[in-house]
Amino acid sequence: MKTQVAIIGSGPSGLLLGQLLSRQGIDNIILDRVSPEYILGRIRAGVIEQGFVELMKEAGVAERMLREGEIHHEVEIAVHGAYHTINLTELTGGKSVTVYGQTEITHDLMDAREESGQLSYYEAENVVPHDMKSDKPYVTFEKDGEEHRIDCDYIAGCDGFHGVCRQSIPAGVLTEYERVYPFGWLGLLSDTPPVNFELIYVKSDEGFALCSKRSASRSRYYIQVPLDEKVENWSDDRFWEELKHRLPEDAAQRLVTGPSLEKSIAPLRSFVVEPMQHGRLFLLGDAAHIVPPTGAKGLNLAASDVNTLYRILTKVYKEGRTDLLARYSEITLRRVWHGVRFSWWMTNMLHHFYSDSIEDKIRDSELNFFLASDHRRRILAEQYVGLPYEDIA
Ligand code: RFL
Ligand code: PHB
Repeated sequence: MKTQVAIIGSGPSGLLLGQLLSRQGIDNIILDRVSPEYILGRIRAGVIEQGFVELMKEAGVAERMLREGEIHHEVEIAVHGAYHTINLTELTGGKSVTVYGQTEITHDLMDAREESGQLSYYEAENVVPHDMKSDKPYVTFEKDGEEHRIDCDYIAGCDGFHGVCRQSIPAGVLTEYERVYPFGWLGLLSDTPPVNFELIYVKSDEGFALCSKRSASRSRYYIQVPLDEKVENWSDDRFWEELKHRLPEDAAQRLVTGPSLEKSIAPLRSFVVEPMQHGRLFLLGDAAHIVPPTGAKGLNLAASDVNTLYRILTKVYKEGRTDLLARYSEITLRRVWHGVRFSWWMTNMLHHFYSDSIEDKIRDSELNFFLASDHRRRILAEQYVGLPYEDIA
């Protein structure tokens, strides 16, 4: 087979890149090692930046998001029982975030993919990128016991943190930066009305909690747990009990509990590789960087990587601007590092580090400092709604 761009990974990064390229007439094939049903079963992000919404519009896939997604102008931060409202829209000159599940975004993108008629292979085994330093890269994989080869111009590594693309880059090329936190997030999804219209980020003596949602009737809650905690130890009752314990009193009283639709633990880490490209292989999204979810940035950074590569490849094919290819990593990493820093900062300020050290007191003081005036809250708000995408000239 032959295509212009071989895309490895059918998560939001791979699907969105494929859709944007297809609309520019740039041919692409998507490969994933699991089934579409498996991908849609993963419950992940929920807070979408405006830049991402605009990109979904450009891709022609924002219709349901605009209809069903909730626009949020505020976010609450509750510290030891006291609420602090961050008025995102006032503080940022009119910006907001959209609450719309990653699962729904993936669904919309998969539907659009099917309509576009472009090829996708799911449950593809042994996917391997080859010869990315040459001008004739190719990808091999197996499907139903048969070997396949895709010759292409470029390879997009959209295959997440555990994917093959980053790992196929020879040793010594990449520098890895990593921090693992001593806790994870235990998340629970339920068909219960959310405790509050706005999201509430909670700092309590027992640790962090987050009240989020997917719609007016579906809630997503998280509580911080030690890294070695097992989900089997958490019955739904135990989860609700602990959550109530951490919420401000009025919210605890309002909380409607119910059976979990999904419950899982995600470890928290910050991770970045530099550079995000090797020859004709480009890394996007979780394949190149992971952030702790406290700033709601993971999926949004994936979208900004897609934006950069999409604009570069469009200029390459339409205007012959091959000079831009070498700049992908540099442009992308500038925004990635801002997201990594913001996510690290929010994580530090809001979590319990189980250490009772001077750092804990300093983290408390820092949070109180940044919540104390509009001028300081603006610093948080500007980053939460998302920094602008860089122009590619
Ligand atoms: P994905 O979604 O992991 O997709 C990668 C795809 O690649 C496939 N794959 C392979 N295919 C072929 N061959 C191989 N060898 C392969 N290896 C892997 C996989 O099957 C998969 O289908 O990466 P992508 O597209 O870069 O998307 C990244 C986002 O999923 C991630 O950043 C966000 O979910 C992070 N995140 C959040 N981000 C936000 O912006 N806002 C949020 O509110 C937010 N909340 C969250 C989150 C992540 C969480 N968890 C579980 C880590 C909340 C949580 C709890
Ligand atoms: C979510 O709804 O899953 C969510 C929202 C905000 C975050 C992280 C996760 O910061």
